[in-house]
Amino acid sequence: MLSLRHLARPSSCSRRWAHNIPSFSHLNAVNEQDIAHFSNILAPSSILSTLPSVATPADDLAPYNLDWMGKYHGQANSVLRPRTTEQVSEIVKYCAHRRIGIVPQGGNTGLVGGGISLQKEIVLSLGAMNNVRSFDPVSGILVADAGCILQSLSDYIAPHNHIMPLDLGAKGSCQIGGNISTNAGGLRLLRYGSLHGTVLGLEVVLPDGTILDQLSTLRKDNTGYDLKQLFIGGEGTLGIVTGVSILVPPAPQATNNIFLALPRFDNVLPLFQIVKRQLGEIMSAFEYIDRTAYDMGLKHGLGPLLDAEEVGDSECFILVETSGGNNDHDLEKLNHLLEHLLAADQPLINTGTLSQSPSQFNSIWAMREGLTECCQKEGKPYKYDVSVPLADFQKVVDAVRERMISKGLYGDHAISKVMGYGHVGDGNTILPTSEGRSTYPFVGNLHLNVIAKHGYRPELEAALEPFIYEVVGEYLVSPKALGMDVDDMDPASHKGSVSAEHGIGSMKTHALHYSKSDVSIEWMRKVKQVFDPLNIMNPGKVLP
Ligand code: FAD
Ligand code: 2HG
Ligand code: ZN
Repeated sequence: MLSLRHLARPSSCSRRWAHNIPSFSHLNAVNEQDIAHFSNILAPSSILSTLPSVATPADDLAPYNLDWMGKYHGQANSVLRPRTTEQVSEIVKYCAHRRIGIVPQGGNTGLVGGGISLQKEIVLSLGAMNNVRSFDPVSGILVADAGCILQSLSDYIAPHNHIMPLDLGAKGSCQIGGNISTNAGGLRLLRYGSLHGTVLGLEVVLPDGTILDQLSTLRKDNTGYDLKQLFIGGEGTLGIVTGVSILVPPAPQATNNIFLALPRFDNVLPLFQIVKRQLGEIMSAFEYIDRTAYDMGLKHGLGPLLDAEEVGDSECFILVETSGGNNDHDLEKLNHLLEHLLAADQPLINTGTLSQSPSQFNSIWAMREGLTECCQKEGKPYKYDVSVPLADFQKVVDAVRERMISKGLYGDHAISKVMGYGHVGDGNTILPTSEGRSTYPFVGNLHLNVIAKHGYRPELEAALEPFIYEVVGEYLVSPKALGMDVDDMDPASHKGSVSAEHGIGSMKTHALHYSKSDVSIEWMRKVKQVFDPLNIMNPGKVLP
């Protein structure tokens, strides 16, 4: 594994570091004639604009011009809220004709600035397209408008004993179209896989206004290129998702969870191996929280889940969820696991708790799901969402904290906290196993949060970036550094990700090359050019 000295070594990537604001000279700002045209397509209540003909108060536009974190400030003077796919199509056709940039916006909970206008693009908000089109409880196929809120869809299918295949802390605000456009991961990925597998079909308005109707309900359909995959994680740069067909699983008969305090970070990996072996197919989540994040959660009212004395100086915490078919059987397995862990000569855990009721089950999840909101209460978080070897989660967090200390930027005057939490259970080995190799790094998804107590400041960002991307890039581009034989492999093809699940948005366009080769970026550009030759669809996002 890498040493801290290695982590701090600047790589050649810094030479390619430049975060320029893109020039949108090919685009026109929205004017009063444009608004007059839009009022032929939409009802007056569906148009918000600060232009004189509509004169919406700027405050009413503010929620569309500021992201969830309060980090990205948009410039849009107008927001359109269509109710039908045909309206979206008419709007897009006109924008293509007039060269007006369009930013699709869902629940505006994205964490990389993808849904906020960079200059004067118009915001196209999907929130008024919020009908379930059909649900078949036998096949579990749900067809819905893109603007449906994730929680509403969960509520809709719950009486039919089904759940959505994804779950995330933002479920009360994020929309299924936004989830698909960011390929959101979340807390159920381990069990139900990514949206690339569960989405059966999409309806998309393409950048020339054409409606691409691929709202298939077929599970098996190998007829040519699977175009819908390009829009899953496309972040609104290739088209506007207006409808979704998604396979939703039956609700598990029994769900339980445990929360464990670990004396040392080094116990996480062996614990994961034991839990996986003992729980087998019923393990549905294995989530990581470091000590700083746990204490922050306690401070803001999440928990206490465990006895403070028994927790002692535990370095980190693990949440394990099971979803199975027989509650007695699952509880027996969990109790046996806890007993086994506590009875060991050198226990991997200090203490742990097994939820005894639905409300305890929810409290345990609240500790993990609530951390993102707690970060907001602490200040302004710089969020990094990376894939790194699980064994080095803590090393990465420490390296960043030490960097801020060395620059005199650590403390209540600047960066008050550096912490990590994230998804472990849905991780993977970085390289395929082959005979003769015994150890491969197990890669997890670390959410590294760096709290700026008094707000975002350029000197803080300059201290963090590209440093963090280089740290991550070093891990991912260099299997050699991980003690592997790299003679016969192209390191670029074994890169991990500077964005494990939140996307690129406008935050990481200039960091894309840390995770994608030049050839990949070139072909992404070609794809963008084919779909959006006028570059009107979410310009300045994803591609550098
Ligand atoms: P927005 O924020 O509105 O948009 C996100 C991007 O998608 C933008 O680029 C936008 O242009 C585009 N877009 C939105 N709708 C459409 C559409 N209909 N057609 C085309 N493009 C569109 N992410 C995870 O992966 N896992 C998590 O566990 C997770 N937890 C979160 C918890 C909290 C508290 C918060 C605030 C965020 C979390 N996220 C998580 C971030 C995640 O990306 C979003 O919450 C969610 O998927 C975005 O949906 P949205 O509707 O808010 O999209
Ligand atoms: C989560 O897993 C989300 O909770 C948000 O992806 C991560 O707060 C974050 O950094
Ligand atoms: Zn996450």
